[in-house]
Amino acid sequence: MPERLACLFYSAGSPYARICRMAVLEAGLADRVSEVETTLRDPAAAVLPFSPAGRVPALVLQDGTTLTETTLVLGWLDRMGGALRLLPTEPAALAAYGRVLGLLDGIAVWNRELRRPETERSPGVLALEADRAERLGDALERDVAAGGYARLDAGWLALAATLGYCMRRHAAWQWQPGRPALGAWFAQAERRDAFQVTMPPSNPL
Ligand SMILES: N[C@@H](CCC(=O)N[C@@H](CS)C(=O)NCC(=O)O)C(=O)O
Repeated sequence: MPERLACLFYSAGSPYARICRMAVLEAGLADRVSEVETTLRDPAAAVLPFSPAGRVPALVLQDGTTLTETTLVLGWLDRMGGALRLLPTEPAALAAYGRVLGLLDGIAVWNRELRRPETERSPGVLALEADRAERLGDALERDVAAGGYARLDAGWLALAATLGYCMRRHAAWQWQPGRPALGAWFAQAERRDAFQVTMPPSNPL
C-alpha cells in the first residue's frame, strides 16, 4: 500500500473505474487516494491479490479491506469527507444515477459481445442491448432537457463516463443523432479537468 489512505485499482479503458477516478479528483481527494493501474482478465493482474473478482474499480483501504463495485466505492469516498457529496440521498437523484448505471451495464454487455469473433456473436443479445440503449438514450435526452444531471454527483459522473465510453470505446452506439440536449450536456462535461485527465484510449470497436 502506498502512503495514502486508500488505493484505487483501475484500468484506463474502464468507464466504471473512471466514475471513481473522476470522483476522487472532483471531491479533492487525490492526495489521499492513490491510483494503481491493473490489467484485466489476466491471471497476473495487479488487482487479483486484493480482489478475486479481478474487476475495477477496487478500492483497497489502509487495513487491507478491498471495496469493489462503483457505488460502494463512491459511498466510501463520501465517508472520506471530500469537497463533494457523491452519492445522493434524494429519490430523484438516486433514480437518475440508477438510470445511467442501467445504460452502462447494457453497453458493457453489448461491448463484450462485440469483442467476440464475429461468428460467435449473438444477434439476439446485440439487438436487445441496442434497443435498451436507444430507449435509455431517449429517456436521458428528456431528463437532461428538463434540467436533470445538472449537479455534480454520482449520476453526473456516471453519465459523463458512459457517454465518454461510447465516444472512444463503443462507437457501435451513435447516441448523438436526435439528442441535442444530451450532446450539449456532454460538451460541457468534457471540458472539466477530471474528465480530460481520465480520458480512455480509443478502441476501434
Ligand atoms: N458492477 C461493477 C462492474 C465493474 C466492471 O465490470 N468492470 C470491468 C471493467 S469496465 C472489469 O473489471 N472487467 C474485468 C472482468 O470482467 O474480468 C461496478 O459497478 O463496479
